[in-house]
Amino acid sequence: RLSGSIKVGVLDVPFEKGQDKSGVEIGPKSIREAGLIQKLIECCGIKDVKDYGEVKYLNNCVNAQVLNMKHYDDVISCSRELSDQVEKVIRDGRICLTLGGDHSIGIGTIHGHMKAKTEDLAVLWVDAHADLNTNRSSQSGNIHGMPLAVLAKELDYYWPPLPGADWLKCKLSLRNLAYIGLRSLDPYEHVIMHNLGIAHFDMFDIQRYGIDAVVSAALDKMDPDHNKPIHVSFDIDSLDPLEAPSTGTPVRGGLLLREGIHIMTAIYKTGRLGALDLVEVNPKIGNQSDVDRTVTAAMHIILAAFGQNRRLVKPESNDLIPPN
Ligand code: HAR
Ligand code: MN
Ligand code: MN
Ligand code: MN
Repeated sequence: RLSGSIKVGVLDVPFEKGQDKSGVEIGPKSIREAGLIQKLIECCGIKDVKDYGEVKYLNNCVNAQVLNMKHYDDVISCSRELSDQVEKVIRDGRICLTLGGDHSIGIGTIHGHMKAKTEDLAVLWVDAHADLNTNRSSQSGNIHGMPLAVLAKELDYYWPPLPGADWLKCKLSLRNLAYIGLRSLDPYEHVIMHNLGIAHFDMFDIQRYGIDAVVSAALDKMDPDHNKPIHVSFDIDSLDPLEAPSTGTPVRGGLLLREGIHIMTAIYKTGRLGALDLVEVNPKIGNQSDVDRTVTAAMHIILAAFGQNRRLVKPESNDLIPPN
């Protein structure tokens, strides 16, 4: 497969209301300004990149509230609009690259992907956190810790009625989900994960088996026949804070950038990537050097997913003649 034949659509979601810290809404701008679109063309050889711009939403359920869900009305309104936008990008025959924003945007991106293709999607969630809380298990009330529980078919029963969410029809089976990079879970999240048998690979697994074996195992678990479209939701806090310090909830002992790149290269090679989210880059956290390091890490992750080749290839014989 050549990445030249891939078509990409880029969407920005400057949304921060799924958590408490200001700055994550300018994540998309910082990644763009580091040359995203030009690099997709030059480093990945993609000929067709379409810019869909920013997702703008109207809060159309202003009075809606749910216990222990902060800014519920904004999150649900934004998710609805985002779901439609992602659906459109994918129906245009493109892989949808969504730049966040906090991780609550995973509700809209995965839902839109399911609407465009099939409910039977494989989802790889690369994160230090499981983002599997319901409003009752969450200790923070921040919805960026809840997107997978909102989407999960198997957890439908655990939610109170969600006002303004009648559009949220597609549901994800947790059998189609795999996690890589976990190291900070709330107690209930780990219980749910084990009770429902959700595939998860933590930092111990990565150290023990190596990242190559872990990605293969994750792909086997979430997509045993290797035929489903793949959605990757990449939280930049999956990387170690030494690699990506500018994020709202850093947890030490994380993935090396090298390992993140390896995950994405393996996904690219499947030829089945349908959508990628890159979330939780917060340029207001840390100094300029921290921000630059975080943004370049995000860039490497994205470019690997779209086929940037990092292998040393045998030089052409002409290249072997030293210059004068
Ligand atoms: N589990 C915690 C909560 O629900 C922390 C949430 C995670 N923060 C993120 N998402 N960046 O991965 O509040
Ligand atoms: Mn997350
Ligand atoms: Mn996280
Ligand atoms: Mn476990």
